Amino acid sequence: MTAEILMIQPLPEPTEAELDATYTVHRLYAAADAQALLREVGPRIRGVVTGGVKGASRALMEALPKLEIVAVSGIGTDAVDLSYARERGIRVTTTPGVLTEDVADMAMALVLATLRQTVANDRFVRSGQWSGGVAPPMSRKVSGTRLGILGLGQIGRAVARRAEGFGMPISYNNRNPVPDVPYRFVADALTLARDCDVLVVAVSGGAATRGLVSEAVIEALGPDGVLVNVARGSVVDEDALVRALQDGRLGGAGLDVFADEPRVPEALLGMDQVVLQPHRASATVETRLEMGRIVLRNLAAQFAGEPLPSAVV
Ligand code: 8YV
Repeated sequence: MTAEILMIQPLPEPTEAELDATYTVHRLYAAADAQALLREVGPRIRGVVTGGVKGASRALMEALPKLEIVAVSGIGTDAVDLSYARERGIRVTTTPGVLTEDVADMAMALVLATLRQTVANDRFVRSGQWSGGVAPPMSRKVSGTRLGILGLGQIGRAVARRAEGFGMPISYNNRNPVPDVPYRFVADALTLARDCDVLVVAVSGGAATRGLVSEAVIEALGPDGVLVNVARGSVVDEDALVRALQDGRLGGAGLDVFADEPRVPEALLGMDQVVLQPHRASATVETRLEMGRIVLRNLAAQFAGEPLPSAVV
């Protein structure tokens, strides 16, 4: 009998095809009545496949008494109830390493797009203003602009490597100073924001970082400052961010993540100093396929009773 799997969100087509060929797959995201599907197949489900944002709540896991593994296609576990999983002996796996470079690329894309106003300029050309004789606005210089990185983990370091190439002086805040990096350590988020022009948020989501980019931190970045977030919406006080952008107390923002995705605060939609992405940092064809392969390897190992390639629980 093949193991029964519950998918919380779609994965790339080749990954889904492989899942279908190997397991009996139920798709919660496509069910007309999710509760009815859970009642029907919940008692037989041995594996959940999910993403970093959707995760797996306690309520979901409670509906799956035979659950052995939650395989996350992503690195964030902030939406998985890890303590409940531990309590129940449910294994949790992620896809570490493979998305680092892509997320760092997106962070740099947002740094460049906000400072050089590439997206607003694109709208300017398309609207016919340039050909109509309107003078295009000026943007801001990248080299020499001070970059602050909040969280110098794998992704933070990959952002720093890129920013070095752009001639940006780099400082960072992290739980602890990172040995062997040529960047300046700053003791807390507030001081970091005071000391930089562009703040890139690259910490993990979850209780420990909720609201870390507070109203005071945003205020400290100031009217010429830019906030770039490729981590989790929960790290930033989103209401304070919107107010600061509206009042001109913050210069601009490049956002790939939001507090309540896919909802984006209405007020941001009309702001030219803001560049918005629909949580796409790891969404390249190559990386998403690699993430899918890691999900498949973890499931296969679990059901074969072998050690899991990338378990966090
Ligand atoms: C994905 C992510 O967009 O890795 C994460 O935690 O947020 C992203 O890589 C997410 O997992 C959706 O699949």
